[in-house]
Amino acid sequence: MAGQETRGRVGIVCGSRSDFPVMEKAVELLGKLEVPCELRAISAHRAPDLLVRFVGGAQERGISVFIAGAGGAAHLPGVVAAKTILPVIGVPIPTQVMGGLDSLLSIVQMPKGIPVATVSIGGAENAALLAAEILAIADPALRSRLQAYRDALTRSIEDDDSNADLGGAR
Ligand code: RP5
Repeated sequence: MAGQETRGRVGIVCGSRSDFPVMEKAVELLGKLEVPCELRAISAHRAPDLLVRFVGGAQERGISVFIAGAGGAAHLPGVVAAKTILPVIGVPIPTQVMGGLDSLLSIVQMPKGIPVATVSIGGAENAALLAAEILAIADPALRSRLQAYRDALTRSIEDDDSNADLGGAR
């Protein structure tokens, strides 16, 4: 049982607890998909050694994919990627000064050799889905749950459309 619980985990890390309101959306969605994860706040600038220890010990804790969120001069996802060959998904955190464009460019413009798969500004849900899709490659049960999630999404759009008041336009 313990083995099952620690298999295919997602390691979610962000630069500050102030990023939690964004990153918790990834935790929530992974929970719905029954994907175990952990959420940590470890600044790449203020606690670089702790971040390196966190990444170094991740595989032992069953982590297969990272989601890393940061705002401003957002080095954290790149630093995580520099210390692992596990996939890293970057989430640019919205900022007050530039609305998150600063975070987006800091994360998406990784120099060649060290990739970070970057989602939209504040796009923690898509980061969770992408992490789950990566894990689902080797997990048929998770693949089914993802397909069910996608089907429900499609149905909700179809329902909204058929219930829309089109003012006689049909
Ligand atoms: C970044 O600086 C964090 O990822 C956060 O988005 C931003 C502000 O951090 P706090 O000043 O709120 O701790 O490192």
